[in-house]
Amino acid sequence: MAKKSHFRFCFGPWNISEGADPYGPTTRPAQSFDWKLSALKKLGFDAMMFHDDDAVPDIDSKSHSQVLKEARQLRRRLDDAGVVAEMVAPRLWFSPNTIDGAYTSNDRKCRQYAIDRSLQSIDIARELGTDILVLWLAREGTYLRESKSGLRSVELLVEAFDKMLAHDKKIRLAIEPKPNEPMDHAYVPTIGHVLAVASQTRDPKRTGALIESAHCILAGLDPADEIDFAMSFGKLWSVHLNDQNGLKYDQDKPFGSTNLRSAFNQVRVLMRNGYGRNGEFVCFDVHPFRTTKVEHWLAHLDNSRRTFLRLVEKVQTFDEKQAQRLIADRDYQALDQMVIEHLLG
Ligand code: GLO
Ligand code: MG
Repeated sequence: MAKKSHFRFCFGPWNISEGADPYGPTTRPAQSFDWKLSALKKLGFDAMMFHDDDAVPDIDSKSHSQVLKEARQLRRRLDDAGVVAEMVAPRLWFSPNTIDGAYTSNDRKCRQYAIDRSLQSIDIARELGTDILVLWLAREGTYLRESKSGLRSVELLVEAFDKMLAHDKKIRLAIEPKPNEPMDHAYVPTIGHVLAVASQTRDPKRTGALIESAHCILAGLDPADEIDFAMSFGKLWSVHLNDQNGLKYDQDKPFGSTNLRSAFNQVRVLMRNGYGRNGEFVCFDVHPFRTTKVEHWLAHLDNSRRTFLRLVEKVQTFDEKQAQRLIADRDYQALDQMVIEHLLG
């Protein structure tokens, strides 16, 4: 284990998932929220991420005041457990109102539903004591190009973000780009797109990014480069570290499971750029394999953190001076082998 690490760790209730996939049912029985919270405590994680309906189940059937009451009750449970809420995210991909997208739906009433639900999520975030609203724009895109206007969709996204920024002067929007799945093509597929859209909002300073490793890989990009890019603008407010084996369905594998060198480079840039110094958490958006037995149910979370901390050590012991000498000599062949042997050693 790393001797010194300032990092604090986090996951969401959905990361203790039951194993259903499009071809088969669950393979593990659903567990209660309390069970998941005590699992998080037992593993020694520091924070939990929340969809709005993780925080308040059956949210659409409840009045606004009831929702806030339940959010306050949750806050007390978290305080008692010594766990912090890292963020709240409106789950805008389950409801019949978000079949054709949320903020970019072609139906005005559905767009309004999405905005109302987002503003309510901001109120929940306030109750839970976090200033981060995560926006994974799951269905903001198209199955077929002709069904929506891309230009109009960007306008609608900016309008929606502006309403959120106006609703609460403290809230920060952390947009989580992903290029596809569930859509064929998403309107905000990369960090570059996030920052471009952020620049059009009424408060670009409060509009930033969350990077998920697998989403970068699905976009054919390098997660460490995406992290560097976001951090060079001071815009990386959360990460969902995980892994992904090439261009296929979204796998959410344990961090480092497919490409250890890529994981090393992600940890290296996070450390080099001081990630965590402003209170950012390291979150793992990972799922157990479908084959996982109940008694091994938390291993993917513990393993992701173990790998992360081992890689912190690898970054700390990497011979940066020797790397600089090899770079100065343009001996990238030797630099390549040096990285490989360091990781093997
Ligand atoms: C799916 C996303 C999803 C989000 C989560 C938070 O691909 O990674 O898990 O991170 O819903 O909004
Ligand atoms: Mg994610």
